Amino acid sequence: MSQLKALIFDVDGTLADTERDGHLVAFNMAFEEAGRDWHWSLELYGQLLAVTGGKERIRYYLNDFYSDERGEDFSSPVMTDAAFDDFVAGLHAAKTRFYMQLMADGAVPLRPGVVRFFKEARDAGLRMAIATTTTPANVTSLLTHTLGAESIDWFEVIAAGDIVPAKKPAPDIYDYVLEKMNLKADQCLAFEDSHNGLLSSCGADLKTIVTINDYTSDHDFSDAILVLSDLGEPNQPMTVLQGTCDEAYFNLATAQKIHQA
Ligand code: XBP
Ligand code: MG
Repeated sequence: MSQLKALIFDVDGTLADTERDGHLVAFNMAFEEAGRDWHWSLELYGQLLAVTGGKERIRYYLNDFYSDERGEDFSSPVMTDAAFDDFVAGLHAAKTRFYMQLMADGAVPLRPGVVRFFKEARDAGLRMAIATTTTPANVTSLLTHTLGAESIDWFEVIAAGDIVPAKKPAPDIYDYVLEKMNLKADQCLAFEDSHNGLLSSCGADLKTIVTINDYTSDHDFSDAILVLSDLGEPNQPMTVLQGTCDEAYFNLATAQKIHQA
């Protein structure tokens, strides 16, 4: 078995509860600014999360939910395909602007154990990377406003958004990171929070640790090596939901053990 060399992190839902407190809020702000009377509820957003990527999610809503709610199609016959693409891109650009403002306002903290574990990994000289479907600017704004601008350099590769054509659950984003880092899957561990994320990391043959959240607690994580409530802190123990781990919080020794198992 190879030595553990690198940790690859998903962002949304894994590092922070950005879906509920960041993306959903920003989507609704963008709809309002555009004069649309759409308001995605917490519950509807849970269904829309079946599709990753913000532009893809808007399309999914308009194609699969809007007509059921309103009894009419959104775009046809009023918009050409090109006009529809532009419309979605415009809404999404506004959503990204609102999201970045929310991050700058400190709306979303990092989840328990994340800062501690980053520090431990860095001190031990482990390489770190990010594999996410969200827009690159969203990643840098979350990191900058939670850990400081210098934290962007902690990650050797930040693979995000449209950098690969097929978003999660396709494995492409993890394959991209492995190629950029010149590493094999068995030299790394991945950290995810959702079924789509796990399909993606496992599709790239990565052993994966899942930390759940309110949107993903009922997902199928049978392919995960370990499923936790969160990474935990010495004074805030995690709950182990699947797999074996005797520690109160997820630390580097646990990571090494899991990697070797
Ligand atoms: C995260 C996503 C993202 C965000 C929206 O999935 O699906 O698309 O919800 O971000 P994962 P953008 O955590 O599995 O990577 O609007 O910037 O696309
Ligand atoms: Mg995620």
